[in-house]
Amino acid sequence: MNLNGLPIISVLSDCVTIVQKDGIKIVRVKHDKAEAGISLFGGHVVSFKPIDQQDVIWMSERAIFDGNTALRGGIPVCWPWFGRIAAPAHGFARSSEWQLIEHRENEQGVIVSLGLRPNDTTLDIWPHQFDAVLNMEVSECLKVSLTVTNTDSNAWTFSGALHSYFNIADINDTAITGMGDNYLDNLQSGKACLGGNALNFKAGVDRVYTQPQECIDITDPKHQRTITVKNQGDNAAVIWNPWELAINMGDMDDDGYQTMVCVESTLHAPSLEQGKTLQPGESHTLSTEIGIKA
Ligand code: TA6
Repeated sequence: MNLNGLPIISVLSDCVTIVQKDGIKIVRVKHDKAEAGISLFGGHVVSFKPIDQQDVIWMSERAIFDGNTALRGGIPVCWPWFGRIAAPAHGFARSSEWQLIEHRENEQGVIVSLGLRPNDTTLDIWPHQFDAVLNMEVSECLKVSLTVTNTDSNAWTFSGALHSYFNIADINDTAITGMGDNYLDNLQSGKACLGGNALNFKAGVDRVYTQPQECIDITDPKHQRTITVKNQGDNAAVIWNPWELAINMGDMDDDGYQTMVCVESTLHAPSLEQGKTLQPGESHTLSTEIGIKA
């Protein structure tokens, strides 16, 4: 997504500017190593582009920047749950307003930190006290870390994901490796399946890979590159492409599925009760590190 030309709200440093896209404020990062955009709505990365590369992150041409609707594309922050095990789907973090806590820069890159605390809306949906911090390290690689802390006097249980959408030239030529053999197939009601440790696409895919390797590769021959994805604090890698179901999505072109694939750093749980439990004062970090292999 090209953030150049958007109205500037404030200049925070040589590398960091706040720009406005419709109803949303975006932290725009411009550094010698890379450029990026991080929406305060959702704490959502909307672009990442190392210098001399194509966009690494895919944003829908029809994403809605009204400040209410979760953004289609980028890196949605799904928390305090993943999927449709409660409403709203994928939790409230992706449709909440995050605060800019800090930005720092040096010759290696730029770090931007955002925070989210409970408010009336979050407490109505999920009655727990928490502190959530998103750290984005923009350099030749992009590292996104979500650290959640239980600030309540009782334990609570959560799941979640960093639901990254990647920009690829053509889904028909794209291969993914490193996600492991075992998966739960959401297109077959979560059936446990065994596949090869290499995935090519000929139809829609919605799978929860339960034994991913340390590094997942997305090979994109037409862009002459491999995107590498290293996840930590996860228990699964979700891979998703909607294929023809894109027709039913109001915020995605019918053929939008051809140039995107999601590889998600996921803490998967089949229900709200079966996620990861944090006692008062405990924290957990879920992260994804995205790079390019030529
Ligand atoms: O991560 C895959 C998935 O859970 C799919 O089942 C699909 O529905 C997708 O996320 C997008 O969800 P959304 O709520 O953003 O439409």
